[in-house]
Amino acid sequence: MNAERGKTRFQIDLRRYLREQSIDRDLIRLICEISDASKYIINSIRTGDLGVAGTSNLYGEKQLALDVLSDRIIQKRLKFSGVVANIVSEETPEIISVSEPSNRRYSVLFDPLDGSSLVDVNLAVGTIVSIYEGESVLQAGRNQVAALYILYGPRTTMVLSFGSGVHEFAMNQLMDYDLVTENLTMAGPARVYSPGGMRSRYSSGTEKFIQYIENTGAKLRYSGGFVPDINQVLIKRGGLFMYPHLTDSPQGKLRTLFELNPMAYLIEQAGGAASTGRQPILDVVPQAIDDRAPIFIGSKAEVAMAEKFIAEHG
Ligand code: AFP
Repeated sequence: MNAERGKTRFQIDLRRYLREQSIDRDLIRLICEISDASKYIINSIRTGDLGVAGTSNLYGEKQLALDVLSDRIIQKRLKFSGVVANIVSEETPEIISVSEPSNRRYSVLFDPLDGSSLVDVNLAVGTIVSIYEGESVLQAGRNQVAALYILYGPRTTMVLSFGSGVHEFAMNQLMDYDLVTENLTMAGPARVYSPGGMRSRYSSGTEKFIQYIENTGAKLRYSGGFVPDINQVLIKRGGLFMYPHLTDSPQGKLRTLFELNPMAYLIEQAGGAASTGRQPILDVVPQAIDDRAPIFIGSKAEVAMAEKFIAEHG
């Protein structure tokens, strides 16, 4: 079914859609548990404490109360699913082995509330999830069996892939997700670009690339939230997000396991590309759960141009 954006043949909810695709019933269970968790996260965003939690995350960064609460909500649902072996959260500094009765089918890595520091200025934030078969959590992103993000904006939407294209769902008034668009594809040139990081710290190759993309007429769109910024690139069917290597941080800022791998999986499934500037993100074999990497992600032509400038100028 090729639902046009915003219209569907008839309202097909997430669970029914997944059953139609005849994917593994344990994976359906897992994805539906994550969608249920988002209902509680939305409530905590709207009414929760915006203050600090007084603790630090995997990267030693100060946690907000919302980070900790969102993390607990998702972990509880993953454990309840009965199909999860290991859990790794950006907000929890160790690998959690699920001891409850579980058939230990999948390992799940996630950022429970990416961009949480934007909530107090009322900008959009999101949940990012990466799913692998089995118990290993240090697999190349190419091994993912599914990935999704949930965007808490004016509307709450879920963008999901399980290896057969990328599909968008919107939360309805009953807080269930209905299919909005099937098979989102990155067809056109970059219409928008999102340049992360301090420009004064760009390498020569990145600086030449950003000058190139500015000259294409693409519009600068940068919210400081990875999920809404990537969503704009995808829904506009063309664009480029970058958080490059910087002179004072050669690995950039964004986290390989929790942010880059799931988004790279989704964008490649939609016909786009995602690179560190020197190799596809999905081919990077992570060495540790707190790995970071530079990223250029979006329309294939623009990602290829970024790689060209970096190959020639560093
Ligand atoms: P927080 O989760 O600490 O708010 O950071 C959000 C983020 O990891 C990602 O969502 C953004 O793309 C990126 O940081 C923005 O970083 P800058 O604030 O350096 O632009």
